[in-house]
Amino acid sequence: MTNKESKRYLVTAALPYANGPVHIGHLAGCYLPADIYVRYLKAVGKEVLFICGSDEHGVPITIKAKKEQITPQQVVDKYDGIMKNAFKDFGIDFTYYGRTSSQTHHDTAQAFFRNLYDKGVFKEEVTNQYYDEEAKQFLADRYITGTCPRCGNAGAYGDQCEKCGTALSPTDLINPKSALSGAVPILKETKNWFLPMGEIQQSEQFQNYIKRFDHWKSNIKGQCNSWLTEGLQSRAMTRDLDWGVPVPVEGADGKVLYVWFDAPIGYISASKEYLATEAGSAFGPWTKWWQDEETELVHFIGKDNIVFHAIIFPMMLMTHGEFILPSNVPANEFLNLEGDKISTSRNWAVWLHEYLIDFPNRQDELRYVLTSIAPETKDSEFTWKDYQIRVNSELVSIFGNFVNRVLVLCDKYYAGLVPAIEGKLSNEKLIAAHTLCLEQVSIGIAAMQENLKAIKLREAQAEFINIARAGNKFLADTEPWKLVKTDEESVKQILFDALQICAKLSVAAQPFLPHTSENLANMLNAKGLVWGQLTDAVLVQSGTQLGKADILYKQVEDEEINKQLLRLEEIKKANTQAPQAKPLSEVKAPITYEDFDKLDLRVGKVIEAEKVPKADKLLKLTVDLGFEKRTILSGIAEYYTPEELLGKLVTVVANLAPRKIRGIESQGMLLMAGNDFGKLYSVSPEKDIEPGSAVK
Ligand code: B3M
Ligand code: ZN
Repeated sequence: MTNKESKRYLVTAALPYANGPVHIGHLAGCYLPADIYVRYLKAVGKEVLFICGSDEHGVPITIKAKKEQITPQQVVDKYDGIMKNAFKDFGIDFTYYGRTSSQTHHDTAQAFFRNLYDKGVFKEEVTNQYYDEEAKQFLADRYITGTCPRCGNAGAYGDQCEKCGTALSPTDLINPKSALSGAVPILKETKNWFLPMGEIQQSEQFQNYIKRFDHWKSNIKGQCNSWLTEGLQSRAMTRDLDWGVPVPVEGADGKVLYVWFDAPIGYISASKEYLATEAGSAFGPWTKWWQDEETELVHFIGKDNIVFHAIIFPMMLMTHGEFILPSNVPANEFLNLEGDKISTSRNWAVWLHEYLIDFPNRQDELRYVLTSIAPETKDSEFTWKDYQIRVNSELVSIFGNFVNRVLVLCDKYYAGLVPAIEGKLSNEKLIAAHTLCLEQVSIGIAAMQENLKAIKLREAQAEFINIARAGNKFLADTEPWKLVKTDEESVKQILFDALQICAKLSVAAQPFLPHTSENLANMLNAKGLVWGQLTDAVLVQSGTQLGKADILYKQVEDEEINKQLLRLEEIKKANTQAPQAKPLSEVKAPITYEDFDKLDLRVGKVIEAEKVPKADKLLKLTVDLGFEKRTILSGIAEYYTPEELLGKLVTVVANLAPRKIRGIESQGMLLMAGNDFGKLYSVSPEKDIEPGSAVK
């Protein structure tokens, strides 16, 4: 962050891939911190645009489409809505949530590419890229996996290792494998446009830009500096894929923009799209947000997105030349769940929409816990037991209990009216408790604000709870429920002051617990309080009629937690059983050995092979079985050329009744191993053996 006090903030949260619902890892890592910070900025009177949207391109989408056997468009249409609703339910208050499939986005991304292209920024290069011959497709990004050359992670993707965060190219991977077919890919030439990151790294502009890292969190600074020290490599900004934004230059048929080129531009296009609407027009032109140095651009992301937001996107922005660069990239580390990495494919997650079924209207409880354990500086862990403890011992026992006691006592003693006071407490002990409480409250408020400003949200929320803690202690020290019998005037003062603390809590809760903040303001009949009043002495006036004293938080019961733990246990069980329970195709009904023994399998040698005219799939073979030669027709012309088969040892079903195919009698059958992608390989003896040998 730069040091100046800015008025205007453009805050973005990573565009989630529209390929699955949202889980607690997403929320804790990126969306919740962004939302808290935005709510804080707005509270202190900054002008803020908070932008997010669905990332609808890239291999994660097409892989999901293949898995669900629907089109990529159907995938993104399905999940865009689900994700948008989940964010809304949890109070993530985006100014606008866009989609990268929108026309505005396609236009904006293409224009951006074109701008860099026309300036000669890209290097056009024909290079060898991995190609899957079975799937007949180039293997970009997540279509290829292998071992990371930097950290040894065996599950690294073609564009990134998620373990160490390094940006990779498919050809960097050790033991590359196609994620489509599992096959070892071949290399094939293709043309792409590269961003010369090594050159840009040397530029004065980039060297100036990276000075900002000094003000950033150490985890980000450390990662970036280590990549920069190693030296950056050129990176292709185009892909041979059929799903994405078409590359808008000649000679690029069948190519799309690299998803990490188009996705961050999604922040720009979503801003443009929204500001062009009636609601958005109040924010002024999009250029004010993206091209005016008075705007602070802040990207909230998870740690696997650092290289793209801290290095590649800024390089794109600076080579374009008309854009501001990010002021800060507050990236979080990962959140684990019950001792294991959260994983969509293994269903190891707490899904937001499912949480709301079991814990209706308890969004703020989850917000609270996730902020308490936010992985701000290192990976952290969500457990249901810890959830229960934090909710019960902090939200219920401290915050909720304090508010409830104050409101119930006011209802009981003053029929729900804020008491009139004379400003006196009757003895030293009460005065001391009062002074201590006010001091703790103001320390808590100041510390909370400082931490919010510094985006240390865990600390900030802890200070928030300290305010409630001070209030609770004040009641425990003064015991108004006992005092009321002897000293009514002091009780009025105590409850009046306690009500002011409740009102401050309703304001201070705004960034963290927006639903609670509203409930509490209603109970206090004190809507419309603003952040600036946090340091005022009086927020609710004597004589105000208080609302109904509902409880703020329900106790989390053991049964509720056990149910969640049971669910996870079942998922774990299903995951460990999955591998052997899923054969490629179903196993046929059992046969006896006698059945098997009826087959006469022999080794044969192909001595002649030719194509069958007008039959694409058939080859006509002459196979030497040692004791005789056979004519065999085999449907393998797509997989073997006649030349490849000549001299090859094969396995023949020698006692299959002859059949006529295309007028030719086929006197046997070759054994082939076939996979789900239709690939066929001949089943052949591993070592040379005489034709006619039995296979048994
Ligand atoms: N969709 C990666 C992710 O969901 C990617 C972020 C894009 S931000 C421009 O983790
Ligand atoms: Zn790695």
